[in-house]
Amino acid sequence: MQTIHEQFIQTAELLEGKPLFQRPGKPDISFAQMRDIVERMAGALTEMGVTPGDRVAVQVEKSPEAIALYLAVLQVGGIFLPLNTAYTGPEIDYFVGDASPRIFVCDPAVAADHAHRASDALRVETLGPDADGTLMDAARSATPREDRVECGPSDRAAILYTSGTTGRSKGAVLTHGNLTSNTEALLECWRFTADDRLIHALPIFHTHGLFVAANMALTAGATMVFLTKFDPEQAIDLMDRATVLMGVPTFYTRLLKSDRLTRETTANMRLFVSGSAPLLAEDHRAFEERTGMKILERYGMTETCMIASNPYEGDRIPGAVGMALPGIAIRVTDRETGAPLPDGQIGLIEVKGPNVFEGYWNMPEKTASEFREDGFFITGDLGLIGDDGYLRISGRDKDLVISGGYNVYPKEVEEALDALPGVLESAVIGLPHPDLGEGVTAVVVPKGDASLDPEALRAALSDKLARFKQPKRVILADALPRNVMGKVQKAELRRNHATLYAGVDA
Ligand code: MLC
Ligand code: AMP
Repeated sequence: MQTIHEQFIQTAELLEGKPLFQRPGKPDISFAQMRDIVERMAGALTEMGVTPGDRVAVQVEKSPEAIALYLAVLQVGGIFLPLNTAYTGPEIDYFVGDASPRIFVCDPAVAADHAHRASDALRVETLGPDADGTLMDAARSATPREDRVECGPSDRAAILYTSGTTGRSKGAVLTHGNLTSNTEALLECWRFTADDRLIHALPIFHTHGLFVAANMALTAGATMVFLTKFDPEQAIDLMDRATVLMGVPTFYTRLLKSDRLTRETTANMRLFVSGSAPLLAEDHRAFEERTGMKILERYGMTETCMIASNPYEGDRIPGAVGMALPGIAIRVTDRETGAPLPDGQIGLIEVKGPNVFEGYWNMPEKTASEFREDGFFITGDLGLIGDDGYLRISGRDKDLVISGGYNVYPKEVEEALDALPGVLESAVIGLPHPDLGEGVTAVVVPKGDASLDPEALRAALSDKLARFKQPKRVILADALPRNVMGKVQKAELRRNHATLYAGVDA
């Protein structure tokens, strides 16, 4: 097995001057230039005392240098720990406390907010979007490191935090084998090569933007048109020089709103991929009508990287996520008994293969409870395998909202709301949202005769929870519907408020 870093170095040796990154208004960065930045960063990390197994936590704006830092961490045998830039101070406190990284890297603009974290055990460094910051300074003056720490398939490469159903985030530990095997499977399935030019408009702190999109381009030798944010008009402008777009369903909903999305403007593109949340079948069909191309929908998870994909050649079915990727096994089991179900029946989707993570950081019991004895991981998604062999996701067994491709665990938001003065209890649900797929919504019951203001409740969460987790709307109620066991009936709440966001524009 070759790690992603080794594959990148091999590709960079072959392609040298070819652009790896292209950015509007900024100079290109070639594979050779990127290799130099990576090796300098690896030198700087080594001088800073990073040794194999050390965590390097990173909360920075999207930039080529942030990708270089990722590769450099892999090179020195460290564990890369990317964090959503939307996370607030209290959220970062938790991640840093849980993962005890050796280095925390933040944006220079917020360095003062994180200075207090520095100690003998933890260095605080900065990395800005314009190749600025203390880490870049150190990299520029460091001796480039050309050797690498040898890593095998079971060595740890990254920790990605994913919110937990108990309100505590869980750090999914991914190995080099997970990343390499998944990237190789995707390159093959999607016929991705050095001839591709990928529009990369996803954030790079999650699986989709980093372990799918970036890993594929870095190893295949493709060029990334690297955008800090998704703007549908800009994406359409770039399509005549690009071949592939990877996005969350909101990208496609927004593209479809533009009259400029046509056969002509997409003529140079060969592949549109959607994932991280369900793509509306109507968007799938509308996209084909407008462009003559079928979006390729695939299914994945932080803990498992990519699991299933519609075929590159063959039918891409709206509402289906396709077949297991090579080397991966999928089964559907009974929710109560765990027994495998025949095709056509809805149950829990379970997965096994080289893509499946090692476990949750420091949470052996949680890890054990999500794996079967025979090694299958329980995704928490519900679905069925049809007669045609395609997997269809029908719902979730886990209490989870996916807003614009970001996961929000209701429990975490409920705990924050319940701690506010005047709140008796709350229930957080996802309601159909025309732009984000699901809109995070809170139903709040006041304590006694406390008078609560929905907007004030939203404002009170602003420095506690990342923006995407904050409820788009707060509904006040006298009580929450409960069943005889006392369990809050979220399905009833979702039915009662199903049209709350109807007609809401992006
Ligand atoms: C931004 N906002 C969101 C939001 N994104 N609110 C809820 N949900 C989201 N996803 C907030 C902003 O803070 C802002 O708040 C307001 O909404 C409007 O922002 P915007 O300008 O419209 O947002 P934009 O920057 O355009 O972002 C929308 C988006 C983005 C959909 C493009 O969220 C995005 O890139 N999502 C991709 C997430 C992703 O990569 N997921 C992959 C996870 S990996 P205000 O109030 O301050 O204005 C995974 C595994 C797998 O799931 O299978 O891939
Ligand atoms: P995350 O934990 O952020 O990696 O999110 C993973 C979850 O996103 C999965 O468990 C699914 O619920 C959901 N997901 C990913 N891709 C799809 C898809 N194509 N269709 C439906 N849900 C998806």
